[in-house]
Amino acid sequence: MNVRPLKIGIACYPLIGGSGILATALGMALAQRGHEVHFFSYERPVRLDLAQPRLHFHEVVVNRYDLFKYPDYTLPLAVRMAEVARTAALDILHVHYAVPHATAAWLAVQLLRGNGSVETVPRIVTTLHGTDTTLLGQDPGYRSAIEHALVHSDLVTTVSESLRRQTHATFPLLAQAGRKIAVVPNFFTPAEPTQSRAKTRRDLGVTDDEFLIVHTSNLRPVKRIDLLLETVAAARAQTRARLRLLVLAGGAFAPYAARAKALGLHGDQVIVRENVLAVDDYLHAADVGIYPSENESFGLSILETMFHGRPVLAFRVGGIPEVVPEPATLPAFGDVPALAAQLDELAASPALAARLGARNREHAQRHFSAERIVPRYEAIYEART
Ligand code: GMT
Repeated sequence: MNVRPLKIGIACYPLIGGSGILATALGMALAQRGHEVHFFSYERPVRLDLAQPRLHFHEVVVNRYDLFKYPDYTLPLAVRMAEVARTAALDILHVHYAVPHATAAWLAVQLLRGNGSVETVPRIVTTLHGTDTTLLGQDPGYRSAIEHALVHSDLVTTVSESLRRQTHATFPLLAQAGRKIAVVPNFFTPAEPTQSRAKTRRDLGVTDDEFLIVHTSNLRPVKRIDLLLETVAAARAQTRARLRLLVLAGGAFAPYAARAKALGLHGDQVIVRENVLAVDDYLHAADVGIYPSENESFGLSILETMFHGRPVLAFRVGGIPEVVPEPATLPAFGDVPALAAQLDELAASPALAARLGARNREHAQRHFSAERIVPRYEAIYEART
C-alpha cells in the first residue's frame, strides 16, 4: 500500500441494493489494502465477510419506546459513530447514501467537538448514490437537511457525472459555499461462478438453445418492470429464438404477474428468484441483461452484467451512458420497439452477443475495477479541503 493506513468508519444500508453493496465492497477492499475499517448499520451488511482481518461491525441498536410512533435511527447511529470515532480514533467517516447517514455523521462530529474528548475529529466523506438526490432531494421534508449535511461534509462524491450535475442543481448552497463534488464511479469484482453455466441453466429449466434474459434489481417503480415485460413480449412476437426472462428480484414480483400474463408471458417464460444474494452464477448463465430504468445514477447491475461478459440493453438515462462502452446505441427512454429490436438482433446472432459481451467485459475491467477505483477514495481520504 502506498498510502498510510487509516482508520475509516463506513455507514451504509445493510440490504441488497447498490449503495450498500458498493459500500461493503469498498470497505472490504480498503481492509485488504491495510486500512482498519469499521462498519455501522442496523444489521450486518449482507456481503460483509467479517472473517477478513481489520474489519469491524458496529450494530446500531434502535430501542422501541411507546412514546414514539416512529422509531428514530439517526440519533443512535450518530451516538454509535461518535463513540467508535473516539475509542478507535477514526480518521474518516465515509457515509454512503445521504439520508440519514450524512446528517448522523455531522451530528457525531458535533458530539465529539461538544464533549472535547478528542483532539481531532474525523473528516466526513459523503457519497451520494442516486435517489438521495433525485428522490429525497426533491422532498421538502428532507431537502434542506440533506443540503446542510452535504455543505458540512468535508467532501461529497457522486457515482457519476450525471448525478454530480443533478446534485448541484438540487442543492445550490453547495456551489455557493464553494464545495466541490468529486465523481468516483462505482466498481465491481465478479466472483468466480460456483458451478458451470450449463448446470445453472439446467437448474433453471432453461435449455441450451433458449436465449436467457436476466434482470436484477429491487423492482422499485424507477426500474420500469412494465417496460421490461413489454420489451420481452415485443421481441418474442418478432424473433424466431425462444426467449426466457429471469428476474432476480430484490422486491416482490407479484404486483407485475398480471401484467406479464396480459402480455402473453405465461408460466415458465418468466422465472423469478427473490432475495438472491449471489448473482454471479445467474449472470454467468444468462445471454443478455435488460435494465430499462427511467433513471439510474450509475446502474451497478449493468456493471455486474458487463463484468460477466454479457451484452446489456438499457435506455439513455442518467449515468448509464457513462458506464457502457457505446452510449450512442442506447435508445431514448421509453423506446420499447428499439429495445425489442436490439434484443431480437442479439437473440438471432450468438456471435454478435458474444462480441458485445466481450467488449463489455473489457470496458468494465479497464474503467471500473477495484484496482482502479479504490485508490481514488484513498486519495480523497488523504486530501485536505
Ligand atoms: O435503486 C437502486 O438500485 C438502489 C439504489 C441504492 O441507493 O442502493 O441504487 C442507487 O445506487 C447505486 C449504487 O451507486 C447505483 O448503481 C444506482 O444507479 C442508484 N439507483 C438510482 O439512481 C435509481
